[in-house]
Order: sequence, then structure tokens, then C-alpha cells
Amino acid sequence: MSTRDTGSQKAASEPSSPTAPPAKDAPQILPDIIRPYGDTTGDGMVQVSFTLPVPHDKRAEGAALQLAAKMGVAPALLVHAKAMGSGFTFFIVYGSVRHLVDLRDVVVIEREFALLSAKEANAAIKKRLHRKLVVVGACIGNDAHTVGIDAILNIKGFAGEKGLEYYSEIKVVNCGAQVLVPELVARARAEKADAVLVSQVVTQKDRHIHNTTQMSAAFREAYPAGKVPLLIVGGPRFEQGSEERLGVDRIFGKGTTPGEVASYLVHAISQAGSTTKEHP
Ligand code: B12
Repeated sequence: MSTRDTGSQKAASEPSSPTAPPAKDAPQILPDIIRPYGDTTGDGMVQVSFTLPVPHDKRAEGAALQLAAKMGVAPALLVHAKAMGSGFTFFIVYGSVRHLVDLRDVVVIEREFALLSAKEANAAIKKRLHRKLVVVGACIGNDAHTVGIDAILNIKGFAGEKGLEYYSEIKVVNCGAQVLVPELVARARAEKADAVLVSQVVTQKDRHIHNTTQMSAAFREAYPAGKVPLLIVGGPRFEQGSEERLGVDRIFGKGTTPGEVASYLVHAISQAGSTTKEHP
């Protein structure tokens, strides 16, 4: 273990002021190196769950503990084991990890645009486009999870915010669930979409990745260069910062609100480069 780790581990396990609690609005001083908290500060305790493809017996439980040890959870306690059908067992293990987290190495991707009210977004769209901004939304592939895209598009909205249908300067075309990519492209062209909003919730076998790359490739093929609508994808399990790999302009994750999406749309159409994305 490095000197830095040892010192910081000490910092992580010792409260900075054991007697007087910090003043209510005093800035909290965080140590650089931290470990998970279980029963006591810095004890490294974590809880992990997984399924192994073996019937539930003593050997399966030993296998779960072996995996935990190889993951750095040692000593590990098997707190739950349950047969999942005949050939599988679900486990929960609890134990201490040796790993340390260096907060200085954490990269935070900050939102690159200002949050606007619906009124501000409408005014900005009117000023920039002199017409309504058209968004076409869908859940593609065989994904039937429409709650997420509906939360963004439908007037009822999400988390106390109204959806994009509420915005007077946005025309929303919601194509629903299980839309095939060629159908989505055709609809986007017919509606002269400025932005295409796609939802992918099912991630089994990386289906969300495959569907999204297939979708972005189809749009690039169907539109002249520079005329492709903004391609926006959302869902709870996309990797932040993987836009380029997926061929999309923006990814939105868990907890996204309609206001964030509207603000991003305004930001994107206001960018200098967006002049290449004139209404097709
Ligand atoms: C409701 C639900 C269903 C409903 C869906 C009803 C409907 N009309 O949508 C029904 C019962 C149909 C269903 C079916 C299935 N489901 Co289901 N379902 C769920 C559940 C419980 C909630 C999902 C949800 O509504 N979340 C609430 C919304 C608001 O959150 P969200 O989708 O994340 O959306 C937010 C953000 O991600 C983002 N966002 C999402 N999309 C977009 C798009 C854009 C453009 C933007 C900007 C933002 C954005 O904004 C939203 C608001 O913040 C989840 C478990 C869970 N707790 O999440 C499982 C879950 C998603 N389902 C799952 C599975 C496996 C299935 C089935 C395969 C089950 C089966 N064996 O039949 C089928 C698949 C059907 C299909 N063909 O797709 C798994 C997926 C596992 C995986 N990793 O792929 C989950 C995670 C459950 C689990 N733990 O196993 N399901």
C-alpha cells in the first residue's frame, strides 16, 4: 500500500472533529481517499448480489464466497442464498473490500447547458427557428418500456415538470413502443424532425447499444451529411460519455426531467454548428 493510501485511510477513518459538530453551514472537508462505510467509518463493508449457474447446495455457497474473495471482498459473509429454478442460485454476500477510492481521480461530467423554464425555452426556439421545433420520439427494437419516453414527451411529464407536449413551440410526435428503425427514419423524414428522441430500457445482451448504433447508422445513411436531425437517446443504463461510440448527439440517463431535455434542445439548436442542421 502506498504512503498516500495509508495516510488517507487514516483520514477516512478518523472524524475531523470528534468533539464539536461542524457549524450547520460550514463547508464539509472531505478526505481524498475513502472506503465504503458499513458499521464504522472506513471499514470497507459492501454488499453484493449475483446469481451463479449452479443448483443451491454447499458447493454453490463455497463458489459464491470464492467469487467474493476474487472480487476483493474478504472476509465475506454469505447473508442470503436462494435457489432460482433448478440450476441457478442467487446470493447476497457482505464483507470488507480492500480497495480505496481516490476522490481526486473521479471525473464528473457537468451539464454543458443552462436549465431554462418552459417560457424561456419557447422564446429561444421562436427566436432561433421562427417555427415550431419538431421532435419525433419512440422506443425502438422490441423494447416496450414506454414509461421513460412518455415521462419526457407527454404533457403529464415527470418529477413535477410538464413534458415537451406542454411547450407551445415544440411539436411532439410520439411513435410509441417497438418501433422499427426504418419506420422511425421514415416518420422523422415525413415530419421534418429537428430531433429524434429514442428510449432504450432493456439492456439484455447489450441490446440498447446495438439498437442505438443501428438507429444512428440508419439516420446517417438516410440523410445528407450535416442534415441528420439531432439524435438523442435515453434510458437508465447508458454509459455517460459514450455518445461518439453510439453515433448520437446526447445521452440522457436515470432521473432525466423534460425541462433538461428542452434546455438541451435549445442549447443544441443555438450552437453555431446547428446551422448545418437546418430544417430538412
Ligand atoms: C414497468 C416495467 C415494465 C412494464 C413496461 C410498461 C410500459 N408501458 O413501459 C412491462 C410489464 C411491460 C415490462 C416488461 C418487461 N420488462 Co420491465 N420493467 C419495468 C420496471 C418495473 C419499471 C420501468 C419504468 O417504468 N421506470 C420508470 C421510468 C420513468 O424510468 P426510465 O425508464 O429509466 O426513464 C427515465 C430515464 O431513464 C430517462 N429516459 C428513458 N428513456 C428516455 C428517452 C429519452 C429520449 C430521454 C431524453 C430520456 C429517457 O428519462 C426517464 C425519466 O427520468 C423496470 C424495473 C425498474 N424498477 O426500473 C423493469 C425492467 C426494465 N424490465 C425488465 C425486463 C427484463 C422486462 C421483460 C423482458 C420481462 C419479461 N421477461 O417479459 C419485459 C420486456 C418487454 C419488452 N418487450 O420490452 C428488466 C430489464 C433488465 C435489463 N437489464 O434489460 C427491468 C430492469 C426489471 C429487472 N430488474 O429485471 N416491464
